[in-house]
Amino acid sequence: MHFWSFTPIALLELTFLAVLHGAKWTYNGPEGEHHWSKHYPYCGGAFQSPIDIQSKLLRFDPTLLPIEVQNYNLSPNEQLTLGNNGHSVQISLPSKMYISSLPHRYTAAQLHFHWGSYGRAAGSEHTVNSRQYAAEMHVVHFNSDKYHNMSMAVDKSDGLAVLGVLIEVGEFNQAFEQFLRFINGIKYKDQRIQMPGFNIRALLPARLDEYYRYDGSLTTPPCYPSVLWTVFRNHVTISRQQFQALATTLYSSHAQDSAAVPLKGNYRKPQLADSRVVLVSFKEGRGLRGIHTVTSPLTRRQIVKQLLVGDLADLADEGLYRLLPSGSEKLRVGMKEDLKDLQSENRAKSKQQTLNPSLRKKGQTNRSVGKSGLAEDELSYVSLEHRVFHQLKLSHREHQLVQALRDAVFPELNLKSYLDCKSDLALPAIRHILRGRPTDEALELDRSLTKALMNQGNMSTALKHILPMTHHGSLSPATVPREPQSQSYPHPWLLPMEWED
Ligand code: 3TV
Ligand code: ZN
Repeated sequence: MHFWSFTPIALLELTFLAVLHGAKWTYNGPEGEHHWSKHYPYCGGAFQSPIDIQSKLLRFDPTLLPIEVQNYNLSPNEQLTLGNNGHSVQISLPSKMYISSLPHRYTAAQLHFHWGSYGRAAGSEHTVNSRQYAAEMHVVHFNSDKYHNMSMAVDKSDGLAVLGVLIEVGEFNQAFEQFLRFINGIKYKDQRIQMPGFNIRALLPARLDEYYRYDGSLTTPPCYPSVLWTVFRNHVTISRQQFQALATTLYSSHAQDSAAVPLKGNYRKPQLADSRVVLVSFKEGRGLRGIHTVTSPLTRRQIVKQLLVGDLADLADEGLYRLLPSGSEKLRVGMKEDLKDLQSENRAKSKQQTLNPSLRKKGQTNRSVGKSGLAEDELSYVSLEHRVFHQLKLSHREHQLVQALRDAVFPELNLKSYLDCKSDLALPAIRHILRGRPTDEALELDRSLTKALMNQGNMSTALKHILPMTHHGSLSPATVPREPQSQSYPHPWLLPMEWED
């Protein structure tokens, strides 16, 4: 059965049962990653990790702050638990360690590794332009502002923040030696030992200000899409001997099992990025010329609104109600009245418009369907798209616009978010739309866009107080709109898309 056939409650129940009964999973064979979703349905769902961090997915975001970590320098007097859970080697971390530079406090829980095998030093989970590193370290943190512990946070969309460190074979690494020297004591599954604390910061690359950021998931079952991923741009190195120790010492089988199964190649393959973008905190160097700058949500809203009021007003003039899905009686009846209300509402609002009002299309009436107060859930947006497309094609008037909408807007977002101005329309998509407009108008909008972009840095801090936040408390970087979160309903954005046909 397909992932989307389940309700969110059923997904959680299935996952709960699988976790409770300890449904076995491995990286190869009949319980390998292609079979994970049988017991762990989220593994077949959206927002999965790891991903291949490709240049084409990158957007520079000047608002991304350097990562700041607190109390990472542990004293040798503090005991840490080093364990083999059959899937990885893990160090449990004290709750005084946390990330302080995210909108919530994310408290450290554990760190662990993924690696290749003795003959194949290629076992990182994240890849960069298809390059796989020898290994990868994950420092797992949970949102302690909102959740009491890791278990409460693990299935919440704003629950976890993981720092990913890419590891290459090269120079010897003294910090890694601090725990590698103990791994002979945890050769088999479920073995654990106590070891002295050390400086966990020394496991991270020197620069914490350069990183990739995206919304993703646990890379292991149950694959909850609950992780705010930070993958550092710069890798660290360990020596060949150190890599060998990691790759050859451990087993995923119990000490008493007749056949010892080596613990190696414990990485998941890259997952589809789908509509996601990867934000980057840095702009210069290593082939990053031409990288797009993410537009602030306000800028995007303003631009989308500008486009929207013109295009949809023209549509409505031609009888937008005819384009709506059948069964939307309330809409049909209410449309004219609503539009009248909106006209007067928008007339008042247009005085406050920040973008150049002359950008409105000629003959437009100033209205926004998303603000119409109509029961949006009753709409079938896929059907609406088809009807819009069909109707405009018939009218022979807006062919380029329709093409632009189809090519740039619909795939990247969906009509619902476009109409509601909730979208985080990427700059290229906006420019694409501009191409379908009369030259003078496009130029003018482009100028406003550039101006707005130049002010973006100043705007963003103030905006954080007034604009809706994503579940991660940051201004939404992804193109997929997300709903407000609640603790009791872990993944509302995984709901089947009610507004589709
Ligand atoms: F939280 C985790 C991760 F983020 C855990 S523990 C919770 C699982 C029920 C884990 F085992 C992981 F592997 C990861 S990971 O996504 O960082 N690999
Ligand atoms: Zn991991």
